[in-house]
Amino acid sequence: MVFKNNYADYNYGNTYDLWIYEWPVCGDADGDGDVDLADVIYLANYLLKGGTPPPIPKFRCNPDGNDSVNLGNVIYLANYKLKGGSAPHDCENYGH
Ligand SMILES: [Ca+2]
Ligand SMILES: [Ca+2]
Repeated sequence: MVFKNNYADYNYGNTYDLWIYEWPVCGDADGDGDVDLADVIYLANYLLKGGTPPPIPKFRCNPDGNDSVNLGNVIYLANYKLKGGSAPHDCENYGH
């Protein structure tokens, strides 16, 4: 997720664009900033029905922390949201 703010340099009368980058949330397959059942459905649609690819970076769809984005990740997210399973992995350690 990217936020854009305008930064005004009042001393010189110039205005700059300031870009602030927020680290993607692991498990947030649809990129809306949180992890919920919509992410489970989004990822399942992508993998099974050729739905819209997840936003970059790919590791947001790798909540189990292994290297691949596959149905195991759908099951992992579903278990997390519906059955109290393990929370998504710390994706900051997986720069894929
Ligand atoms: Ca989401
Ligand atoms: Ca995975």
